[in-house]
Amino acid sequence: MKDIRSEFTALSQLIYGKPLVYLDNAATSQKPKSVIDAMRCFYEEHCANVHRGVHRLSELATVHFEKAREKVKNFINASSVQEIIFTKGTTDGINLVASTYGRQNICAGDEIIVSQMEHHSNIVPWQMLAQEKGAILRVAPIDDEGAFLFDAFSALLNAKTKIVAITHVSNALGTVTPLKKIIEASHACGAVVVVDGAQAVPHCAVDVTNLDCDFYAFSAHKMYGPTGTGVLYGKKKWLESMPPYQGGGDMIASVTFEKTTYAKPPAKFEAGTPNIAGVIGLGAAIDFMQRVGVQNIAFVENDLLQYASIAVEAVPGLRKIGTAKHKASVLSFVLKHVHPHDISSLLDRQGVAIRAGHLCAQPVMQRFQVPALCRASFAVYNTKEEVDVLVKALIKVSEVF
Ligand code: 7TS
Repeated sequence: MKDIRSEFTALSQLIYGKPLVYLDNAATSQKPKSVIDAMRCFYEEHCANVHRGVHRLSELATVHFEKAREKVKNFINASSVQEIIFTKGTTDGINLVASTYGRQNICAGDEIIVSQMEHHSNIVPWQMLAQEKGAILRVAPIDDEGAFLFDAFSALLNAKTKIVAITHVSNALGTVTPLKKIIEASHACGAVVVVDGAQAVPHCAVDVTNLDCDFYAFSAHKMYGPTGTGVLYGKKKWLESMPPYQGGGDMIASVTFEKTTYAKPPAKFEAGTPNIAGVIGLGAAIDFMQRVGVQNIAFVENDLLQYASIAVEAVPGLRKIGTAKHKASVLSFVLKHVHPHDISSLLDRQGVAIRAGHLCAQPVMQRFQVPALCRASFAVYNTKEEVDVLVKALIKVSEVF
């Protein structure tokens, strides 16, 4: 995978005179030249608004934009491009479902299940909805390794359960959830399943048809694409029956002051000028991932994760948080007597970028009784040599304290 690194200009820079070791990929990944070029090409050559112009540039912009939708549809194996809504990102996608499907279908006394390892963006929108409607939020627990407790989750399911909102991969623990089983069990009691796929799509093949999920949200910027762009997959039957999210241009069939009728999905959920360059960049990111091979990406990252999980055991006082059997790409830990923010500041001086803090998953911090975590997260361009640099730097930190 050495060749791949040369496609990422950002990786060859020095930080405080040291080669950058970028291990904060779960926050956002670096971008290959092909993604940046695709976006530059849009701005330099065919910049125009989509779906409205009858001139050449607008036609070209629309073709590229809609080609990206087709790429997304094939990438996640949706059955139609009508099921692919472009959003600002995962947060936006989940809020869309809570505000539309949620508002339409949740009543007082209904129950919504989330897991204990959700990112705030898959907790707060449901909490807001529950508060508005008088519904109840239930929490599916995890064990001391950070694994999803399927039986405890099943015990929460009942006739009042209307929505199950669940992550595919935890951003704080790296745990991969048994999604297919969760979806089957949820459907058996009549609940719809909203999947937070932000940390899964960059690392493994996702097939929404095989999963049979109702909604699946993810962000381009964690999968080598640009910021401010994402996707919400939704089953056609739900998208057709849901009310729109925002009102404005492009989402209507006709407008009079007396009555407005709406466009069909996906336009119904894409009011206003979209992030056209971002969507084109997302299409190029999918091309990049398919060129490298999603299976190859998963293989390289799993190998790195295993290597790193063993290597960090050499660091005195280090405790790994999140040791479930089935994991992807994330290694979280704490060091005895050292605050995670101090660790990441010291690592930064060695050129090593990791994330420290509550990782937008405060309930995970509460579950493991830690104020914050350090998190190293891997992408396909990372190497074992970089893991060695991380471990060496951590040993240095533990010696200083
Ligand atoms: N869900 C998960 C599992 C995430 O990891 C993130 C972002 C989001 C949702 C929100 O995605 P956004 O693109 O809408 O912001 N996670 C992180 C992280 O772990 N560090 O920085 C952002």
